[in-house]
Amino acid sequence: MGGDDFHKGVKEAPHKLDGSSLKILIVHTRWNHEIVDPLVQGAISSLQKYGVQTSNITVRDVPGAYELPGAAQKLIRQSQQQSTNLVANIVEDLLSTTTTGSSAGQHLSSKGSGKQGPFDAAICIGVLIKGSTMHFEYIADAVSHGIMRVGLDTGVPTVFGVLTCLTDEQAMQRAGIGRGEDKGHNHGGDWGSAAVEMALLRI
Ligand code: DLZ
Repeated sequence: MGGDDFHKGVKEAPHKLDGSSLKILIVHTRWNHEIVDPLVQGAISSLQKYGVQTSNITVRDVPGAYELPGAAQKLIRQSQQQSTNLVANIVEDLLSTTTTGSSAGQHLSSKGSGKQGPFDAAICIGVLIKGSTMHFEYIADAVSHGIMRVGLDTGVPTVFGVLTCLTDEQAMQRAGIGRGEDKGHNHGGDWGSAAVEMALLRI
């Protein structure tokens, strides 16, 4: 451990991650959008690398990091409610087929291009940069606890994709757009793989 060959960051998962059946939500901020946008792109590229279909990735934006947990929870809950309604409608279709003999499948055949069902994982993406007041500390604390709660309360793994940086340069380095020769590492990629790995977690 230590020295030049020390690999800081996450090691590849020991098993193959196949995200082809997954539906993923990304919620990101418009605050610090020049740094957030490459992070979102990094997360999307990573999801695609693990087989998630573009039509199964939903991207929504909110003003700032403080809004991330509430928005993620609302969208996850909506997706869960929609699938409950869909199942109820399909059961209703099937029951009316058996009683009236008419052809069923109205709700089965009215599928859109994306996967039906709730989100399998969510990624909340934002960038907090420390200013001269206590704002940073309050928001970072609220957002990190909020995102953790969304995951635990909804049962949908929710990835903490929020950079909490002391300087602009730190944030840019972590979005892979550093100003120097070394552009840094885009953490969005790690958040995409974390979402796929957590969505696929089984006993
Ligand atoms: C107010 C504020 C400040 C000072 N800094 C940031 C920031 O660095 N990153 C970010 O995403 N949002 C920031 N915000 C906005 C808050 O997150 C939030 O949008 C507002 O307080 C409205 O609730």
